[in-house]
Amino acid sequence: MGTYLATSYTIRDRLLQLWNDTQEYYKKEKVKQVCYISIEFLMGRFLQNAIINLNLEENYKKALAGMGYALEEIYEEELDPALGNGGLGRLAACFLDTLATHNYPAWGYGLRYNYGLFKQSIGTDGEQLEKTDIWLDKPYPFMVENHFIRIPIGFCGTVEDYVDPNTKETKEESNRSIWKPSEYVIAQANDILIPGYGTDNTNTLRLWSARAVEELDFEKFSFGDFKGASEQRLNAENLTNVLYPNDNEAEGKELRFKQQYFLVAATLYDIIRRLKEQKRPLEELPDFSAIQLNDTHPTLAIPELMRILVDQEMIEWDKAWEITQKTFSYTNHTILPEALERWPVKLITKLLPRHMQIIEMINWKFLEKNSQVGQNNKSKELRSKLSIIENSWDTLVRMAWLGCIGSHKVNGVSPIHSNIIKDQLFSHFSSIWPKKFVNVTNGVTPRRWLHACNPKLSDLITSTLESDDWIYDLSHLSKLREFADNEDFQLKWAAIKQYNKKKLQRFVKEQFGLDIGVHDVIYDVQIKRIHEYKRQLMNILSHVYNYLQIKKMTEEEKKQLEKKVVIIAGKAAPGYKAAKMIIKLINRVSKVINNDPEIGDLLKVIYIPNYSVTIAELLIPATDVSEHISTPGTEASGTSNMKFVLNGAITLGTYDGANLEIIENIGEENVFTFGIKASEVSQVKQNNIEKGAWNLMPKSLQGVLGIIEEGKFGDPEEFRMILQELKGVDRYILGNDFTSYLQAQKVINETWKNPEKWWKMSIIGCAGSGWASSDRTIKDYAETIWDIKPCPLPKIESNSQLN
Ligand code: OX2
Repeated sequence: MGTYLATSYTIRDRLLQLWNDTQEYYKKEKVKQVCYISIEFLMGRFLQNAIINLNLEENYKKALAGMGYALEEIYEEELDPALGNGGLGRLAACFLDTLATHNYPAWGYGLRYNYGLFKQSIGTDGEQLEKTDIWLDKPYPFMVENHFIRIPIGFCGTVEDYVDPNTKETKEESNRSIWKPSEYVIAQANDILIPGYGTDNTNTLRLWSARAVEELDFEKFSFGDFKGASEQRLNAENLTNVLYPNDNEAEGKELRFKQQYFLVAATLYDIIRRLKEQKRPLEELPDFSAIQLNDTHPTLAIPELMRILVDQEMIEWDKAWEITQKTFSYTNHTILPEALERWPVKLITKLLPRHMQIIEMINWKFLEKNSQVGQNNKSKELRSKLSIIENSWDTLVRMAWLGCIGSHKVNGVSPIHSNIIKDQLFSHFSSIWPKKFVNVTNGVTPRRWLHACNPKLSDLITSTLESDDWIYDLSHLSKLREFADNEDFQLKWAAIKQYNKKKLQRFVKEQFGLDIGVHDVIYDVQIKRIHEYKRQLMNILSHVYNYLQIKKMTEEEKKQLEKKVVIIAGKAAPGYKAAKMIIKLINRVSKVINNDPEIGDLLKVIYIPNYSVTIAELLIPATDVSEHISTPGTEASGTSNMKFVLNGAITLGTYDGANLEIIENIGEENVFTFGIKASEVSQVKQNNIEKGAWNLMPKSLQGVLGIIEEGKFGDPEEFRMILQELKGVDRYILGNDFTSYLQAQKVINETWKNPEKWWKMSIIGCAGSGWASSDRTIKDYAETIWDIKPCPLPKIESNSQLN
């Protein structure tokens, strides 16, 4: 730990200096900045990324080796802060890397949770166990508490009429009121400095933590009430204690709502403070900063900005609304109904009474303008479709509606997803504002997801292309195409895969005591949050089927088979019963298969617990086949699919999300596709409902379910819920896709027998991944939504001295 800390502090010192220079320069240049607000940032380890970005890896290696230390070992000592659930938070982290690398003036804003996503382990019955992730009990050198930035955030209280101090009159048409919160919590800034690759520009990720206004009630303390004396502090700190562990599912808890407001209120205060520092009027906010709302979690920023402009800055409502719409843009990341946030009006009224009034006013004005008040059914229907406020089991505020109405641009994250939101989810809005809805396809940073995690492949690419330009302009990879058939290049490419597989093999041996092969073994990997729509269940059921097939084979037939190691990793939300059952089933199946002597090394199933960014960095370079098998129309994009192709894994995928971009860019002949198209899903679902999924299910899958029900993997009662779902409605249409999934696996096995073909596909995949860089994504956002430009720090003495 000592060496790690010492090394980290030297890096932090450099970054602090560069960061100061960068911030001063941005201020001087008065450039427009982007603020990316996200309730999650899944950053991964910091040290290696910073050393690489600062181009200091060789120097550090040498210097440390001179003292008897290996830099790689020091990297391994770092913790991996889990301040996010999955793709949404990791995307935000990739964006920060790109923004700094390409010199964009940018800020990330999020929360510094005391406890990250729970630590997962697997119990003796195969079940998921959860433990608190107390990451802050170890020093984390890359985050600095900024004592100058402490902001009081109000909650609850009352709203009073605004009285003009001159005329002593209240004017209803001004829409102005005074909010008097009854509670305050302090937002404390904690800054993580974000270095770019090959540049001095260093941006900020500002994470807010909650503190009490009064740390200790001295009066209570002196009267011996020690518990009462710290009550306020404990209550306040509770606000940013935990990251809610749901991915793609809304959490209806009051504390979550308070977190969301706390995040946006502190952030807006901070942005406006910087604007005022430049002595610029609030009318200039849209030219000063673009604010991107990462999903609906930060959409309370819209009424909060309206409150600041109208109530505090005395700006007319219509002008304030214009400023607000011009400032914000909103990214939608999912169309799953359970993930679309809706908060009860009652709860908002209690916690943020003034904001509720503002939301109602926004809604009223919007409906007045865009729907007729008529009493006929059609106009009523339109009004209820358009309204931010929904009357269902309760009166609810639809946060996605608020996001659409209050932003000048709304984007989806892949072409198919953007079409779905434009034509289905938000069709009523897109017919009012056809230009508001755009697509910005996700991307991943090639620094972390190729250059750093797969150094041997990075070196091979650089030496082959005779340049490392690809690291910040990934489109250069296309030049690898001409080497796809080259025997010598293929051998080198394959050898690197072997090397990475050996690393993973050692990890599996150390962690689970399990021996797996490397040569002539297909590593088939599915790593992501466990969710029914992602269909890990289909994956494991297919291997039960394969297992049963192998059991029936003669020794001769077995010799013809390809060996496979199936790896699955991912956490389930602790309250998500079906997902937890799927984890249990995977582990039970794994136990049976891995211990069956008749199977030997033909098939192994491994579940790797406590999936994290760091584990992804180990697995992705070692993968031959990566699975992205969601039901078409459910996965907005997916981003690990991009990381895998970049590292030479071949995709086994459905026609969904960004798989479609992979297919388009590298050709369907280089992807193992299967299953139906999104447009066919509703018909299949309808058939399932009408005829019963069991009756439509292929015999192969019926057989598999039969074996589970016989108790082969333990008491079938433990899997009742997921089995019933499959036999009943089968919402994610596993039954329908099962046969073609098995067929795709057969094609994989056949292709593996032909190494020239395999490695050619693998190389073409990587060569065709230029589009998958977050550098391209950010350029799209910067040009089409944010209207911001790079602002590179000039190489002046004080900066260059450091290198
Ligand atoms: C995820 C989406 O599920 C995934 O498809 C996408 O790639 C990622 O966001 C980044 O855009 N929570 N997580 C997501 O959406 C929500 C909501």
